[in-house]
Amino acid sequence: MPEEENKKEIKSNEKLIAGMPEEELIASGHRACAGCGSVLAVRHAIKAAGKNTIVVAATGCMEVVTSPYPQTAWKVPWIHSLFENAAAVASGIATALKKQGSDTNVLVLVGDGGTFDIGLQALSGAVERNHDFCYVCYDNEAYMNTGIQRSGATPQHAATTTSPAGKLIHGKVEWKKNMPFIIAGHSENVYVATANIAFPIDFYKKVKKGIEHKGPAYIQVYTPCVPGWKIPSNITIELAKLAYKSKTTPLYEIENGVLKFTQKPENPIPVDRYLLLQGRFKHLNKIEIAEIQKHIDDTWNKLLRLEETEVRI
Ligand SMILES: Cc1ncc(C[n+]2csc(CCOP(=O)(O)OP(=O)(O)O)c2C)c(N)n1
Repeated sequence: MPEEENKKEIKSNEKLIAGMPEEELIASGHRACAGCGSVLAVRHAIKAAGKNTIVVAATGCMEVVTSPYPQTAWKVPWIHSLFENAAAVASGIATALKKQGSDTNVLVLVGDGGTFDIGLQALSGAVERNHDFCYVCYDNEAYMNTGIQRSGATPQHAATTTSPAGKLIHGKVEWKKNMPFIIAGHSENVYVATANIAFPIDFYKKVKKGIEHKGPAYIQVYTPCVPGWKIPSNITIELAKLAYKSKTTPLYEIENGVLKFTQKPENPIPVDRYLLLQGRFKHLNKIEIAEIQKHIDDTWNKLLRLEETEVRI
């Protein structure tokens, strides 16, 4: 990023950060990898939710690195659920709190594998039943904790251990599942938002809104993974910015079924600038890059049309 632009961004972030609480609710002694995007998401999410919160975490990296018995990095009550039932556990807690007349928040933190695939049934039921919780999916685009297996969130053509880049197949065949829309399609009373760890203030505000929303909230935050994406540990945030600038990760909210962008890149860049910094995409040929670019442009145009027409999802 040019220095001037960088300075401007730091200045505007400083102003907003001034409104954020200083106290960290996840201790610095966790065991996440250097450069882990997901642990930053977890840190900001619990800051936004605040001390009066019960965290539900399904099995995955963020559970493993913050809770190696007999230690914990958590300064708030925290419960580990199975991989498949985090939203069901959260439903039970939210119901009990309601019965007690308690104002304690319920924050659910689950990876994309536990959200897009294996926990989808529990999440779908909980959203449909209108439970009051804020569900944050930290999306590192694969099952990372068990060694980089492809998930429903893995983008097309990305290489993982179960969608390798070889002679016969060239990474994952299918496109990424559109989870925000799947959740938005459940009910008009679900607050849905997408976020990106390169924009922590935007993410913070969305989690706060999700926590304050009466009913279910689903926030999907894009979090680069150093070993999974085969990137150097010092480019996590820069790469996340390139994802935003190349329109790979649109930032929007869906309220009452209506989609609105929260910000748009001023001068979008071609997607290869984002893709080719990552080892998981280094096998891509020109045809595949063009295919990805077309998919991104089509999706972007669809989102613009939805925003313009205010058609309910
Ligand atoms: C029912 C079940 N199947 C498989 C596993 C093994 N497992 C533990 S963590 C994990 C990966 C989790 O992936 P994701 O939800 O994307 O979170 P991440 O590891 O990327 O943080 C898997 C497959 C499990 N614990 N339970």
